[in-house]
Amino acid sequence: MRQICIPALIVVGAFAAYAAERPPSVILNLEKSPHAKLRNVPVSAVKISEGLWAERRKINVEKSIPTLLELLEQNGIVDNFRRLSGRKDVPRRGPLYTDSDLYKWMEAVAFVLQSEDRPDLRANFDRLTDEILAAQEPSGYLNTWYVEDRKALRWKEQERGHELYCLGHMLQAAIAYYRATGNRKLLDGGIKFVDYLLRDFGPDKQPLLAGHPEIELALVELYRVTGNRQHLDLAGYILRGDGERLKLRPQQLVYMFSGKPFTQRTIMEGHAVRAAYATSGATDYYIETGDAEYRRTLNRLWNDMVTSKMYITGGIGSRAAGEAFGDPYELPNARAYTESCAAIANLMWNWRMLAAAGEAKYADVIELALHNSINSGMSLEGTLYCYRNPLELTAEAAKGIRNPWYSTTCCPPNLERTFASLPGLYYSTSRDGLYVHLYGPNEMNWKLEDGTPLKVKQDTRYPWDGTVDLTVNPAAAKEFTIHVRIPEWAEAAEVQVGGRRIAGPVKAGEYIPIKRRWAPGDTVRIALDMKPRAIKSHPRVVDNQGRVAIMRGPIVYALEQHDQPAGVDVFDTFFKLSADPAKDFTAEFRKDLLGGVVVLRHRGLSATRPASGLSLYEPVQSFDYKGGKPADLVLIPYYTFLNRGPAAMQVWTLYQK
Ligand code: FUB
Ligand code: ZN
Repeated sequence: MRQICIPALIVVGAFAAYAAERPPSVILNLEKSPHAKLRNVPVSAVKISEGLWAERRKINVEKSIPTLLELLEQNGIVDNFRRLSGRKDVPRRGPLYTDSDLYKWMEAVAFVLQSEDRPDLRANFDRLTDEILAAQEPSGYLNTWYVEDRKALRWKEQERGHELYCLGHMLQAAIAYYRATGNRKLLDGGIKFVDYLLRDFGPDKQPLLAGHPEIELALVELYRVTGNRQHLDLAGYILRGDGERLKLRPQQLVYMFSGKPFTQRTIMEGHAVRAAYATSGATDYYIETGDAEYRRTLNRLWNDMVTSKMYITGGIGSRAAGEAFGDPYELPNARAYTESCAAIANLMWNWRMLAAAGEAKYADVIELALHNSINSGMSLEGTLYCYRNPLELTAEAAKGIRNPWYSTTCCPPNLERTFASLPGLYYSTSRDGLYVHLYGPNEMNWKLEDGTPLKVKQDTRYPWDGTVDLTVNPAAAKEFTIHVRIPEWAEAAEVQVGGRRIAGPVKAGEYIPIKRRWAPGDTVRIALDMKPRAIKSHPRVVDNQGRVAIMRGPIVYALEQHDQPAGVDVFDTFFKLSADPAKDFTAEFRKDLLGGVVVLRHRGLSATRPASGLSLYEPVQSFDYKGGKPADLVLIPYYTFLNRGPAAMQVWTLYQK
């Protein structure tokens, strides 16, 4: 009897300890994760007070978040809950996953509250929590689609049902709010639903399948809140895949990126958001379990994606059919699907890989996706969103790209929660010190893992300027390491401490460890070469043959018709490149343009054609289409496209030497 009771008490005790202290307001709580190399710094510990991201985040809180709630109300998404609790007698509206859109909006609010207290937003969150929980069934089940006539279909169409997907988003919102405020009302509702699953589903019970992955990462984060191993094990069970018992076809398993053992995956395929949410959840699972087979699979999948399936903007998922990954090098520009949610999923996955491995290549993808394919997703004034983020548009096609609302409105709240949680991505702690991942004006006020209080301030105009000045303020002088990231794009970089260059190599695509006794007020300067770069792509990306894209720092540039001289058609322009393309482009900060951006000026060429025009097909001897007339071209950051009315735009541009 005694032998049985003691371990049981220990488990309960450990459990209570986990739950008793409210964890910091981090994106991922990796404090106790055995296989995390890096640990998150709270969103609340980093203040972004000026610069590009301060502006984007301000608009997010002041415009995007309030207007999206109005639209969620107008489109009946909250009423879908009210009708179940009897508070409104209205028909259900929207597709079967709309609950998740409200949850994602609430998660955005919760992350805002991690940065600043906003009683209005808190009141909205609490009010919505009441509406939601009033619709929860006594069993714990909660979903506004599988009710009434459709009740009999619960768990019967898991490959498309989104029941677990919605629960996953509910849990994420609830966890973020609990961390922001200590209020666990929504969290308890989510746990009640998870308890229902644990009762009825699993290897020896009914099969459970993530038709749209998302639940996996939410369950692992729930485990990090509760310490309840069952939550982690349920994620593991779902990742192992129970598609056979559900008799799903192989093609369905590919599309969903789930239902067969995760570790049997070799390529990124199928629906891009599903795939990258699955890899995110699998990385979380690895971080808790250290399962080497997961790590191998994740590395293989990551290599497959970044070497042949990722756009230069960090966007993923090139095919409209199935919102899916294409074949290797299938990266069309005008037809690029590149859903905003997919770029966000890419960031989420890389954030987890970075925590697991501490390697700069993951931070490079985060920076790239964030500044380009994610940043483009929300208009500069904050109320129009891209579902697709193409890299080329005719003026006609441009008309449908930015909208305030989509019947499938997954992207807007996803963008809002990403912008709101952004401060949590700048730094991590490690056993030996601090990692600096992202650059931009901000102040961190946190602590090292041994508890030493530490403040770090970044003074910089990044991403418009490559000089970043860090001021390091530990509570008292102390030896530790600061790992500063040198982005892979930096063709030249220098790091100085206290005005003196550090010894040793400063390599691009790596963290440079600076180990010393840091004293209050110590300074570090990171100087990154921001010269414009002309980038070519693999020859098998057929759309890009004979073309280059221009980047400066992490920013991808585009030609938009608005900025070009009269009579010069974007699609008929050529860059004129010398042996040193950096010298062919002049950077100029334009305070008045597009919220304040660096534009690139280039003396390029506008096409000449044969007098008779250019036929569709032409013998090579007579084919005469090349840049002829000089044209003063202006390139804008890609993420700002389509903020001045519909216009043609392209990233990949023809060039002549
Ligand atoms: O299925 C839910 C969401 O809708 C997906 O994540 C998006 O790709 C869109 O299909
Ligand atoms: Zn989306």
